[in-house]
Amino acid sequence: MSRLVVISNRVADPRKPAAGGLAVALGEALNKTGGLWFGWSGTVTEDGAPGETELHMRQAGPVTLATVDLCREDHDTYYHGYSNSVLWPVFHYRLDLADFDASYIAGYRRVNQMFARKLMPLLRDDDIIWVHDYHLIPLAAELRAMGCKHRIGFFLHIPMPPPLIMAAIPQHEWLMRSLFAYDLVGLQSEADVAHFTHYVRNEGSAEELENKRVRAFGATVVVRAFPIGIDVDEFTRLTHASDAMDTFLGMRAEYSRRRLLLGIDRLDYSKGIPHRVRAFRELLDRYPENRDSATMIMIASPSRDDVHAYADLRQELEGLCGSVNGDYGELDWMPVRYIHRMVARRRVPGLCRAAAVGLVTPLRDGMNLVAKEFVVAQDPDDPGVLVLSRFAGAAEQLKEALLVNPYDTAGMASSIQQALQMPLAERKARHQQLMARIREHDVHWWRKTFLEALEKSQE
Ligand code: GDG
Repeated sequence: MSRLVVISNRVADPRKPAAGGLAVALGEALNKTGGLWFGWSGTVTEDGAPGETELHMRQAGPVTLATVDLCREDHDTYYHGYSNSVLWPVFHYRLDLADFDASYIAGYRRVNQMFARKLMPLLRDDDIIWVHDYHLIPLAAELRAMGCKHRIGFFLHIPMPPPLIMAAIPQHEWLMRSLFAYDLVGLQSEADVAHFTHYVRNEGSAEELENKRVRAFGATVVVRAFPIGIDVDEFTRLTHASDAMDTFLGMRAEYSRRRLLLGIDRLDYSKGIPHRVRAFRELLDRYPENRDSATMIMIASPSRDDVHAYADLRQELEGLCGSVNGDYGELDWMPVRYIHRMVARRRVPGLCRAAAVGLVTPLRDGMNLVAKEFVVAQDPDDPGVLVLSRFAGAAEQLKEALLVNPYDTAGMASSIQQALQMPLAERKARHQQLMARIREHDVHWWRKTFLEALEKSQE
């Protein structure tokens, strides 16, 4: 069996439950093969030189964790700059929020080159390499330039934008060409695959070959959708563990005469959080029977606080929540409870289970795992209803959710009302179908199918 080498911006110890489902899923394959996980340590050093850094190696059971620090300049240009102020906004269709500062690209290339340089000596002949996400698009091209002949797969966790949006990035052709240094490119949804194919057909005169192969820029790559899932068994266990159950019972007791609506996200402009508050306000306005009853809990955990767009979002949200509470609140009822803190993972399923409605309303999202977690946490005999944006990758799979357009405030309010009034039989039927699909395509399925496709990609 080939050794698995995973490369991602951040590295997590797969033995720690706080690492999350992805780390656990990758950890399983890494454990089996005595694998290597390589990435940034999370540490920013004030004194290092750009592109220069030391490698730290440590063992986590059979898995080797290899990390590098970043100096301040590399961090600011590669991570905050090109990754999070160019690629993240543009890939989420937010050209208005992109900052095309010309200095960022040099840092992005420099860190990808440094990753390749540090990784090369650690590779063994039969390794199979899996690179994750938008921070590392050119990594395979850098490795190839250093003579790496291994099978290399890439998985993009965020959406692939349509060609004309992609074209706003000054280096768009270089980025897309870089993807052809991989053997396999995995995307979240069929819509993403269509955008990729459309781009390379227009800009790279691509030829579509058999078995999902695409030939362009003088190279061939396999491109397929691998919708990421969650670890259903682990999340079910977490749901029935005492912390989640205590949270569930506590919430049920506190809100015994009220209906709970729940949103959990990183505070990110892609998640459509202000749009959700506007729809909730519209709900209270148009369907007054929900006043003094419906309560929306919004957990927006802090994320990338030092990027400007995020500070603006935080301010907008605080204003919106304050005005709903000011206009509709009663002495004993606060319509919106907004929490800008991370909630412990072991409590998340309890919160989900206590909610009558789960609100997952991104303006654009690669997949969105909260949607799947919400469904899995429900009591099958009395499940809550998932209201899901049609712009989340998850909407391609989760057709039995109430699909909404977050830009349509009135439409979303009426879907939330429909969710609050949905009869038990319909809730159960929808939940059952959603569960079956989420279970069939869980994170283990995702990992297995991707790695099998990568094994076969050079045949
Ligand atoms: C990217 C893509 C794609 C959130 N708040 C808290 C908390 N969370 C957890 C959720 C969930 C995870 O964070 C978020 O996952 P998402 O998938 O929703 O979103 P991104 O972080 O944007 O992830 C996305 C994903 O990659 C995987 O490919 O689905 O489209 O954008 O697990 O539960 N967890 C805790 N406290 C919080 O306050 N403990």
